[in-house]
Amino acid sequence: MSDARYQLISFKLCPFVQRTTLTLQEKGVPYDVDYIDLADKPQWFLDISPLGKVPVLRVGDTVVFESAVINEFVEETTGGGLHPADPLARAHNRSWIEFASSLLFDSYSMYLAKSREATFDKAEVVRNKLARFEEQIKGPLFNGEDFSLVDAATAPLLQRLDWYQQIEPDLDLYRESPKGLAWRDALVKRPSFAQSTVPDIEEQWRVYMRKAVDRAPSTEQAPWLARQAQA
Ligand SMILES: N[C@@H](CCC(=O)N[C@@H](CS)C(=O)NCC(=O)O)C(=O)O
Repeated sequence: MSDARYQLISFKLCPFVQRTTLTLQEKGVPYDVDYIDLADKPQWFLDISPLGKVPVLRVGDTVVFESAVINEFVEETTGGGLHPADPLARAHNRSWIEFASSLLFDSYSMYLAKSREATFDKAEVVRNKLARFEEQIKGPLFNGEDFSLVDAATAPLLQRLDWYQQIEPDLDLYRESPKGLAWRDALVKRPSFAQSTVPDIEEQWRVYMRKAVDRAPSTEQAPWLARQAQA
């Protein structure tokens, strides 16, 4: 296997990239980051990235893509420890990583909903899925005390839900998820977390999402715009 330094192709605000930077940080693996603009993807990126999505990890001449796959690779090449030893428990953890991915997409459609009503409809989906997670969280982290790949896969989602919840507190996203809330708190205070993104991620995320909603038609009542009007 190549012992080349890892090169991570990133978009600053991407939660899927953050899953990987969290894993690399937790493992203490050195890497370089190349930021690209997803609205204007460079040709060299399109040439190496079959899906045109970040994260992409370049290891020497080999390109690895999909956050869950990259994280498994990092886990395997650094002596393990972020997955349970038991195969069934490991499969169970991988199932919940998939679930977290689906929740990330649900949350994205909630942020981009075109009306307050649509936002609340999407929030219901998010809230229900958080409640499903609730039954699985051992606390304080997913598997108990030890950080795992499920934690890495879910932390960016929980952080962004928190930011959105501040824009529209009535959503009450964690209403049925007290363990989820405690899980989020335990995750965001880890040292790896601060190192996993640019320092002003929250502000950049707000600006980016506000612009994304602005571009969509019929957004008069969406929470982003309502708050903007009050500002
Ligand atoms: N399943 C992928 C999802 C990655 C993904 O959706 N990345 C977004 C940015 S957060 C992307 O690159 N989008 C570009 C596009 O779809 O054109 C993973 O887990 O890595």
